[in-house]
Amino acid sequence: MIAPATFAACLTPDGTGAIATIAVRGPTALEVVEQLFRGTRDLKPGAVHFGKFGVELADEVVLRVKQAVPLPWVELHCHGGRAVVGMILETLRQQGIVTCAWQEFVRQTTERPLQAEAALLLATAPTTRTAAILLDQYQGSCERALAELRTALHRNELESAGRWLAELAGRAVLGRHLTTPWRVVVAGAPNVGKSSLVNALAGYRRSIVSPLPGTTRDLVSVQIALDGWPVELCDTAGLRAEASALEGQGIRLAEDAVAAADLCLWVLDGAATVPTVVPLPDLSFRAGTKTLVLLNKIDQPAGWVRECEPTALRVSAQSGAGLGELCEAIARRLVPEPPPVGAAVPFTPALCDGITAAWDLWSSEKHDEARGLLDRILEWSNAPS
Ligand SMILES: Nc1nc2c(ncn2[C@@H]2O[C@H](COP(=O)(O)OP(=O)(O)O)[C@@H](O)[C@H]2O)c(=O)[nH]1
Ligand SMILES: [Mg+2]
Repeated sequence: MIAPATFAACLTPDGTGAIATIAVRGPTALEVVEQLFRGTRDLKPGAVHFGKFGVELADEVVLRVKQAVPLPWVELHCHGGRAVVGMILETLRQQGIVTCAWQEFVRQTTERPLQAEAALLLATAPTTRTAAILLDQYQGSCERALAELRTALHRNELESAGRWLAELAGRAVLGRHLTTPWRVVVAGAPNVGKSSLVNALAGYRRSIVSPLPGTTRDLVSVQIALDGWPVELCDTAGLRAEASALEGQGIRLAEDAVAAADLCLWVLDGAATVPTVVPLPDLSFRAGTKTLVLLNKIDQPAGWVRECEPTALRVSAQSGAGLGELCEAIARRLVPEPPPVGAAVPFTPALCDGITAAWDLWSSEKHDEARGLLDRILEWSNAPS
């Protein structure tokens, strides 16, 4: 049998902190670290030791033996600069230790695969709200729901299995957007105030705002958080039937962006006195239920369109009126039912896809096919019984 290797990884972000943490774990971890550490010779599990680390080049470290058995595991806390981290990792490599990325180290050292995935995603959670949901999954919420699902399937309790599956599937869309932002596209005719609205929502001037129609030819996007949900807000070129060739390119980009969006904010000019531009009908149709209709420029006297759109949200990009309500409305449309604390949320793309596909099969009465798919998901996720 080949002896398992000893691995080392820098667990802290590259070159950004005053202190870096390097973990070393594997059969030779303790003896190699002992050799390279110029401090006490008596490294005790749990104790904290201070000394220099290295051969010719050496630098101060704080060393802690995390565990001696079953596999030795040592942590070195050193100066955070790239040179010191690089020197320590190179010195360890020269002693036969394999260096790896922190993600691989987390996967190796976390017992349950889903917990490891949650730990990796937690590090990139863009808001505290999404981090809290991922922390729940790290602590086992999703695994417990999968275990309940597995038990129900084993016992052939179809109603209960269906309920667990429905609950998980109902949160799969949210689960896909814990670290990947929702895409909200701002579209509408030229000059209605799309760019002004994006700027107002983002809180700074990111898009070009101009009184002339057709200034935004490329997609400009900005990432914001609405009610704790990460949102990529995407400005588009004004959509109108007749446009120059260059403008036309921007319009096609905008059409694609609307088609791929999670939500489209369809902006109308609430102050326009003449209905000059007709929004492209097939586009508003394609956006379908994913659309929130906004009436902008309500700081101005009412124009022709205001009467025609009694249900549209009323906003002013210029005065800020209605923007708070708009943010709430966007968050509600994206996540109509936020999960309660501790709820199970599928969170890796593969898990979200698998659960969604299984639910589609289950709800069209293809129980056996759904079970086949679920067996594979449950085997991979290794849900505890
Ligand atoms: N009075 C008023 N003017 C606005 C408002 N929003 C945008 N505008 C003006 O409308 C014009 C077009 O705005 P812009 O954001 O470039 O429109 P876009 O072509 O849809 O991106 C600019 O002169 C803006 O200052 C608003 O809420 N109130
Ligand atoms: Mg614009």
